[in-house]
Amino acid sequence: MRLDVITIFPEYLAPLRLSLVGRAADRGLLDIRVHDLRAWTHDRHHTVDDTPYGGGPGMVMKPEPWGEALDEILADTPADTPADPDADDGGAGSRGPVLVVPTPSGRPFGQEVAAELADRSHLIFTPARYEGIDRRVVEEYAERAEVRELSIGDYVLAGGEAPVLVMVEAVVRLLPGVLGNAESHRDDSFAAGSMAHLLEGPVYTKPPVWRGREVPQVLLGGHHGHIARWRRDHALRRTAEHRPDLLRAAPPESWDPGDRRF
Ligand code: 6GU
Repeated sequence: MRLDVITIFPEYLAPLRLSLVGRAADRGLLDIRVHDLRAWTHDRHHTVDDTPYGGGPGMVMKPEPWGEALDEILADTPADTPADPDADDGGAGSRGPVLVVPTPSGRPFGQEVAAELADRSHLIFTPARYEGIDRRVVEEYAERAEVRELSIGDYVLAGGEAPVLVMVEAVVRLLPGVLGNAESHRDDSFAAGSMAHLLEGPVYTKPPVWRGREVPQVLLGGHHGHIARWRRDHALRRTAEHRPDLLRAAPPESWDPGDRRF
């Protein structure tokens, strides 16, 4: 997967070199390119913002540097990967670059969107500062690429760089070969499947007693059926306490006959 990020704070994206994402890049599973938007300015002060038409507080990012940056990066998008006969895309194969525009006024970014993005071969992120980017940029590139305006939650951040770190990590851990064990995201909170509407319950490791606190006996017993039941009960209890909205939204087929109501 190719990832481009265009930002006025390239250093903010340094964590992409670390940990899971950095390791995936080192292993050749990812080609990450972070670009300084100011490289596409032409004035002495490398100006990227100006006052908003119509008045109001703050500044708006000028369209020209974004336009030049995106033209250059879109001209250099990798050739599409061959069509995957098992892909859920009618055999069309991968479908060109996706322009991801982080904004608090975007659609919600969640596990399902992460999985959709993980299925594509080229993502271009355009994190903005100030009051956002001149609207004409999204209009222009919506005609040439798939544009997704996405928000990571109902709060306002100073810029889109932290959301890019969040979205990239959520997407990259879904790529084949990135996690050690192919099973390791099957039971994730929010993953599709029987646990889709449940938060993950508590986990334990050695020692069996720590400061007088014991690991629940069932987890030490090796009875896989009992362990699965215990885990699901605790996931249900935790979801009822922290996210009752998820339980209310659960479709009937996601309920197990053994499920208790918490
Ligand atoms: Cl994507 N950007 C900003 N600036 N604030 C946010 C956000 C994005 N998502 C939630 N808050």
